Amino acid sequence: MAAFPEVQKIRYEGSRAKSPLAFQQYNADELVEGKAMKDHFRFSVAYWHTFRGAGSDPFGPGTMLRPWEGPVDSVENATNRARVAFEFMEKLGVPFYCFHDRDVAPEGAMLAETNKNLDAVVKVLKEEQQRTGIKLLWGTANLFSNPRYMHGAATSPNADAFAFAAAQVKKMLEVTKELGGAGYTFWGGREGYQNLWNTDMKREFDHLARFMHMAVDYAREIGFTGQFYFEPKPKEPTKHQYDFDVAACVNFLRAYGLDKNVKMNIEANHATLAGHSMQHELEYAAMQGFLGSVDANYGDLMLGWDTDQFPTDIYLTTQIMLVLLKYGGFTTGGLNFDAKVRRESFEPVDLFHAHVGGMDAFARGLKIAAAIRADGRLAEFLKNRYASWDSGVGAEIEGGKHGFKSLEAYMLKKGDAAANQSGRQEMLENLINSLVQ
Ligand code: XUL
Ligand code: CO
Repeated sequence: MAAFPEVQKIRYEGSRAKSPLAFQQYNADELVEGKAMKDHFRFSVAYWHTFRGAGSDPFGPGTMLRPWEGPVDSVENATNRARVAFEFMEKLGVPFYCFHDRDVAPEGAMLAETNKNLDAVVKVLKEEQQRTGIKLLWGTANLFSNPRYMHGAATSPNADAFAFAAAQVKKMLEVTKELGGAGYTFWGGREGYQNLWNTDMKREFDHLARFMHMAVDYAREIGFTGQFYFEPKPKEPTKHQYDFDVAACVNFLRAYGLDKNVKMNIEANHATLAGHSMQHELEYAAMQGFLGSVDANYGDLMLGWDTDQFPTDIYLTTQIMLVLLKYGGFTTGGLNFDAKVRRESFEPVDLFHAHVGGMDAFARGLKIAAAIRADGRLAEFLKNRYASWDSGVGAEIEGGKHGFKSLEAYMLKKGDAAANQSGRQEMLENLINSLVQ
């Protein structure tokens, strides 16, 4: 029996569409800058939010109406849920999904039983992937929910917690390979500390690096060729997350020799929690050669925690798409909707409204970004702003022809620096506004 009988396959009906369950902007095969929209975005549904999010918050239990969920979290229930997930994704028309090991199958009493449960559900996921053509964007392991990870997983003071996590990631690498996953994401969850009195930070960082090296080595051993990603996530749940932002993660990867194997998975809400814009985080990762994948969502700036909302802000999607276009777009990565419907949006159809809105917002952002690039005035302004570096002393400095002594001589002769030019921030903001349509 269909879980969403009232929903047909979502179609593109154009901007005059009246149905709330139609795409107004996302037209999968439409070309933008010579590439189909679906290939620009590589949209993915996040299993943990969309199929496991119950809507609980610190003040109350879950509210979600999910008629397909049985009373107990059995393997049978999990396989049934997996089929529902594929019905949803097929109707939505997304090419990818992502999941954690514990999202898809219940934990058993011991590791062996847990792995057996996972295998049973993975069999169904594989069947459904083959039936629908929907693929796995990346897999990951939940190394944060079980109380054994209260002090972290790879950074736990308890070596057995590290060992258990290693076994979990080993299994998930095998599963990700089995399902043809394009990547694997490290999102530690609790890798950080609350208090330095009880924490040997250096030792914990060393352990985290050793853990990631083990994963890379094992992937090589079993022939998993997908891309590894590291996801920054500041503040929650520990006070000092080691994966605070892109810059901290890139420094870690380089310091421990992981930079050849691991790129970044960057999430909008995590960017703002770190005190950055998403545009900054993406640009920083891309300029360093670490742009991998995107967890698409946004956070309510008035709340200040990870609200994981569906991205409907056109400026945000425009900025994301501008960076992606600038750096040539995704290779293995994609836009994974790491977002959840609000606790008050408890009906199954709300899952469709949320994803349709997110996909449309990105389609609109893409078109605006392409229009900004075609217009050319922004790029022209930027080029001119740095014109002093294109010839004369600027070009000589960039070309390595100067040191402090020669620059002092240059300035002593010239007397003072050339006049500055306006940054024209307001004019540029107006320019962008004139193209946001
Ligand atoms: C949690 C988060 C995760 C990761 C995957 O805040 O963002 O969903 O994206 O483990
Ligand atoms: Co995420």
